Amino acid sequence: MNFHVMTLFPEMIEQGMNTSITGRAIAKGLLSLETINIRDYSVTGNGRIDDYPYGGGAGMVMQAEPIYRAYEDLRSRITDDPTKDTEHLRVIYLTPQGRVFHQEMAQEMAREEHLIFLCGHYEGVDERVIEAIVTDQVSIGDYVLTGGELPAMVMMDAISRMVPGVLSNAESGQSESFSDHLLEYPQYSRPEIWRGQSVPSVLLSGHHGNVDRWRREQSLLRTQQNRPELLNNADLSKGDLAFLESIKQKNPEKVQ
Ligand code: 6GU
Repeated sequence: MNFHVMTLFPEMIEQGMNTSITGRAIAKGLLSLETINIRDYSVTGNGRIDDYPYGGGAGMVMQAEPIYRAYEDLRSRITDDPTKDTEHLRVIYLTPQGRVFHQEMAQEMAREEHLIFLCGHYEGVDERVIEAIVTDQVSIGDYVLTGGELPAMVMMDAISRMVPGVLSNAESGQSESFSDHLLEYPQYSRPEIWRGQSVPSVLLSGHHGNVDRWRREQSLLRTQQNRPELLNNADLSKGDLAFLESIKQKNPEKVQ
């Protein structure tokens, strides 16, 4: 997986990505990261890359030409032959107007050899360059951020985890939230009693069947309480449905 990020803040991307698990994967060569400073492609020569919006209004708009030149330069580096078909190159523009990112998108994008991210700032990016180069417009949720850098890092983190070898066996062997449309069950470690709070006794029982059943029920309970809409896509057994019915009876005011 080769990530390429077009941004006005390359150091922000480099710092974030060269840390922790993604940093380890980059050092191992499982991932590569290239940042492209859009400012280096300023056409006015003074490093300016934004201008006033036509039609008026507050804020500034990132101009089309610096972004397009940065992209063309990048594209020619990715494919040695510039006439080669680059239709398949994915260019992801981070914007609250995009489709909301989710786990299946991460899984699907992890199969690409290259991913290009375009991070906007100010009031936005000239629509014409978006039409010219962008293949995917993606948002990370319903709130507004100051720029596309954090969303790009969120996406790269989620995608990296799906790249073979990035997670150790121990890290990837864990069952986890969203892989089966259920939230994860709670975890406990030593000591057995912490500030008067005990670990649930079933986890100390050594009875694997009971432990599995308790964990499944905790997953169902959390999902019902925090993200009930996920249950529509979960694969639920008769026992799961009976359990969900039983918690509805007990707590009718708490569940939807
Ligand atoms: Cl992708 N960009 C910005 N600026 N804000 C966001 C976002 C993206 N996703 C959610 N909020």
